[in-house]
Amino acid sequence: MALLPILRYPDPRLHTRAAPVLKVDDSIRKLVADMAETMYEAPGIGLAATQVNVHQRVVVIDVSEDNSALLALVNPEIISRSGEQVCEEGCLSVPGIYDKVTRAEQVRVRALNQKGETFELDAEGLLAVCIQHELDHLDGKVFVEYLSKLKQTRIKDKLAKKARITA
Ligand code: GNR
Ligand code: NI
Repeated sequence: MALLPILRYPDPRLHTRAAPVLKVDDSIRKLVADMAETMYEAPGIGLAATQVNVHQRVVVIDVSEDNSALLALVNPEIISRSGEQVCEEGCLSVPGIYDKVTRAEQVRVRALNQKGETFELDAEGLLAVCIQHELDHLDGKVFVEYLSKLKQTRIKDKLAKKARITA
């Protein structure tokens, strides 16, 4: 296992659209294991491969309190959505920034598991938010893009300033 470096907004590589995984093989299982370790260490409740500069459609999620419910989704697709919820979101690629985003309350997802088998999952609440947040990453979208242009500019300035200090 290995910890992977996480890209920071506004890194242009965060806007790459990830390609579908053609075969769930050992390289994908290693990626899932490394992403899970990176997510737990951060700590975060989700991580998309895009954030570790791997542009394949793989995400890991664990919204449990005790890191006991790892979910690995390969080629995930939202096949239905309903309702609306507002959640205060954060992102490991946008450290220290939190803001409200409106998303579907419930989603049904179809994905491949680590054996390459298709499965479906119904999610609501925080898990549904996290799934939508991670699928956006695979499409090159970061949650701050739901905020006003003014807020996006302020966030970029703040992170650029912080990067200068920590460099
Ligand atoms: O750790 C995370 N917390 C979180 C909180 C509210 C809504 C979404 C998230 S996902 C985030 C981890 C991350 O950046 N995943 O891409
Ligand atoms: Ni994120």
